[in-house]
Amino acid sequence: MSYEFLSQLGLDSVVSNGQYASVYSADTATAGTAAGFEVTSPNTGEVIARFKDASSEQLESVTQTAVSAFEEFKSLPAPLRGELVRRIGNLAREHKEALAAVITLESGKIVQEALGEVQEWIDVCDFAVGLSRQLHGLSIVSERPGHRMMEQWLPLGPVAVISAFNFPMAVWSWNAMLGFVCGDPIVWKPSEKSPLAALACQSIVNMALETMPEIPRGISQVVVGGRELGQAICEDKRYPLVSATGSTAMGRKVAATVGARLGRSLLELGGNNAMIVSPTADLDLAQRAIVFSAVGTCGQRCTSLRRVIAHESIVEDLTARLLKSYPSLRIGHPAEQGTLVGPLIDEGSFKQMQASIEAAKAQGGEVLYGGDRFTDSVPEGGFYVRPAIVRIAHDAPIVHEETFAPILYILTYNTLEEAIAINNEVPQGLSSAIFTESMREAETFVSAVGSDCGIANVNIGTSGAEIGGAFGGEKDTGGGRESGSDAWRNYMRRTTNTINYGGALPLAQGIVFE
Ligand code: UN1
Repeated sequence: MSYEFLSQLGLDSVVSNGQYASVYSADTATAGTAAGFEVTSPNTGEVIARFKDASSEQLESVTQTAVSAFEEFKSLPAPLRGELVRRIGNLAREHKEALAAVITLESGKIVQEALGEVQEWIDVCDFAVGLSRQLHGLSIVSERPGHRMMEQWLPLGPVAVISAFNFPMAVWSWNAMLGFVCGDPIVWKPSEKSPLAALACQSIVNMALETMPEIPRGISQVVVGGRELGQAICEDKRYPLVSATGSTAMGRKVAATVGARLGRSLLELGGNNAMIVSPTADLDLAQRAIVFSAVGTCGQRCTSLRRVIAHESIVEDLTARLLKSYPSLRIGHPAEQGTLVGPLIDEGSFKQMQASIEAAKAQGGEVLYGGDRFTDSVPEGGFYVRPAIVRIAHDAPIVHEETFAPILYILTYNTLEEAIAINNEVPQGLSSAIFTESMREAETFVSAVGSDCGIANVNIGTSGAEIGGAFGGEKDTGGGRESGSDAWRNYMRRTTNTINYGGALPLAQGIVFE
């Protein structure tokens, strides 16, 4: 199958014998020898690409390349590394439509959201370029005469990035663009459901590297494969940091494996995000925010809204509004103009959605809308669904699980304390929101006694975070923070330096040793 946007991104040359490269970098595009797999488009169920898993020998050579690239890369001035990222950002701008088309084809995102994802990458480039001149440490006073202390942030080493299908470019870009300015080579293992997106990103990096011969070419590599490949990366001491995005179950394995060798992991795992809608809320705004957060990306964002916690006095009104807007959402092929809800990623995901709906019913839930397969003028091979609205008790066990599909649970509350307790009672802790016109409620929600999530919003939805803030969450979400704010520190090592510029050798804590 050939697509114009794939040739625009240089991916034609990355295919040999009908198979895409298992290892792709500025210098290599090789297919593996191990077992193979097919990538299907969720839009139609058609096979769009064939890959072979990277072999352990290939991974070894990738790791060695990253290690030697680090030796050179770490000594370059950070603003020069920033210049590379600036060029990557400009190329992503130039090829924005083609990159978005890859996301739509492979991950089933509607065009607007796919463009938005590429924009996240572009934005994080701009952010990282600025950072490349601001990787600053502290200067600290010393207790000893003639001494000074300071703190520096230095490049860490090769960073492994393991990413999921639902943000097949943005999540890598948060890690890689910051990693690059921090002086770290990146080895990326994308989801087996979205390896084409990774090859497209690598092509863009290659184009930028082409214009800067002073940058070592081994700083960016993609390795394609499954669980064993991920496991081998996690076990390898030469990756001081593994940044992984995906399910909580996957994150536990990564944390245990990387932790056993005392490496660091940066985890961005499942969410079970809630929105409290207070009696004072602007229901027009709340309704719009709920619809975007709950059905955007067909409910397959880690920040997707899964639980609405509505006050008893407005729950009927709010539910009626949602029941009115849900049927008008255009479900269809994500490349078609006007589509708002594309397909689920695959049949497995559809089955999980069905199982969760059955569990919800068995646990006393009432399906008020949707939840079934949608087959009206959509390609047969895709798993299109009508987003579900389910009224259920807040403590039904299924409500405490993350189902990666558009199921919205409607829960009720009476007092704000109760609503906050419901927000916090699930194991996950990624994103949360409150809709209220009351300053007291809003401030309580974002305070120490409020939401326990990494993201707590007021009068906006749970999804669609900007790159400028630190992104991530607590508890089963894994505790990592990526993207904006001071997340760059994850990609560097801190050194504390005490400098004696006096002529004596006083010891700290007043110790006399003579
Ligand atoms: C994810 O689903 O893994 O806040 C990331 C958002 C996006 C990122 C989601 N900016 O919804």
